[in-house]
Amino acid sequence: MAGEREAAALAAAIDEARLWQRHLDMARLGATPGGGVNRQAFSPADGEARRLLIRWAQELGLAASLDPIGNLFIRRPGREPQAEPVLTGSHLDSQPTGGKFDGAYGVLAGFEVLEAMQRCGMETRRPVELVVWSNEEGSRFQPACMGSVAFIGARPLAELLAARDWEGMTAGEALEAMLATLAEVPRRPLGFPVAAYLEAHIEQGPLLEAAGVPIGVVTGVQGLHRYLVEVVGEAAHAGTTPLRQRKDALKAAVSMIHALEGVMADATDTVRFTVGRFDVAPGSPNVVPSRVRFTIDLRHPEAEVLARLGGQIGPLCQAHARGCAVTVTRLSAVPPTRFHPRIVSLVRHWATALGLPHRELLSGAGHDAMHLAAVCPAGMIFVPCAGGISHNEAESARPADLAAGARVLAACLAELAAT
Ligand code: HGY
Ligand code: MN
Ligand code: MN
Repeated sequence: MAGEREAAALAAAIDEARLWQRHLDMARLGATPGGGVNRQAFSPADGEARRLLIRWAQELGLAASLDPIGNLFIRRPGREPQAEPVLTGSHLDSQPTGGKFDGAYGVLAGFEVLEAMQRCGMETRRPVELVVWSNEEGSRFQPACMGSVAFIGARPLAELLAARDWEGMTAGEALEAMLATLAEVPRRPLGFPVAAYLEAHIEQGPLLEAAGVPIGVVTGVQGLHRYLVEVVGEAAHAGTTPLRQRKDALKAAVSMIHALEGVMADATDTVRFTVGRFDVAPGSPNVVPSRVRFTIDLRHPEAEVLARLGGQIGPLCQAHARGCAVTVTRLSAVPPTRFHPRIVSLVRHWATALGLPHRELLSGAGHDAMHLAAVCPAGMIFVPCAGGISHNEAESARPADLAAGARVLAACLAELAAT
């Protein structure tokens, strides 16, 4: 069994410079002029990022495989090949103007642990698998966390792959094009039993940096709902149509959002209400807008608050329809998640044992770990990012913090793979 000594030795084998260089190499794929990355789900850049990871894995003698929704697995065998594996990982897809570390850190920290295990010749009882989840961001195709949602069987694969992006392409079509570039990678069925799941990620918030600590012991994730609102009015001539005869989809949508802002405001600034996408058609200066589609991202730590506020969205939008037809679709609803006490304690134990200052926190951002928590003991390790900035090309993190998180990850995985 990987005792404390072996786990600590593995943590010591984490190489800060190697881990940092892999981030720089990975960030070249989908690099944007603003210093970030644009590797949207199932895009060519997403495929290139997977190919790079597969090449690195093959250089280490580790096998790669892909499941039907494109989740990528890098497997390190254990003494007992039939034992349920320990899983770690995150995502390589990004926001359109994403940062170098959101998702990539969890994948590269997990890879660094596998590399350290290989170089140390560590023998584990269980296999350890690194996973790259498909479409975590849910920016191009809804819902977010599509890969882990499919993996746990929470939604039918066919339903997920039928999702269309803003240009009308289905996730299935985009996935097929990406998988064609990875044709030689062995395929595996969707879903399998997992002994435990642990994901490393940047905090994407300001708390760790403000507290001056390198490690976040993540207790859970706040709940989140995603909605699409479609407002259909009537195109009309901007010069000849009297205002009172118009079915102006844009003005109706603006009135809806203004009313929603009033409902969502709370004195403690805990509710997270975001309209991130707002499409107007036909988008001509002298045509009264006939159709508007906008998204709502609503989050809160308490399920009943989330349900109450979410329940008001439909009626409020209808009340401000101004003669337009309104459709409100709830695209996803993930309840608040509490991570498994055994995993939370393990992260706290190893941060302490490795002499790394740490604090507990709830994740404001969503992660695949929310879904894995429904099928196995799961948890997360956070590291700081500068100013808490994320989903922004300026996202940045310090090499020493990335390595500290990878050390805690290594020790936890060694212990989980030994039990
Ligand atoms: O939206 C989120 O919370 C995650 O960063 N994709
Ligand atoms: Mn992420
Ligand atoms: Mn993200």
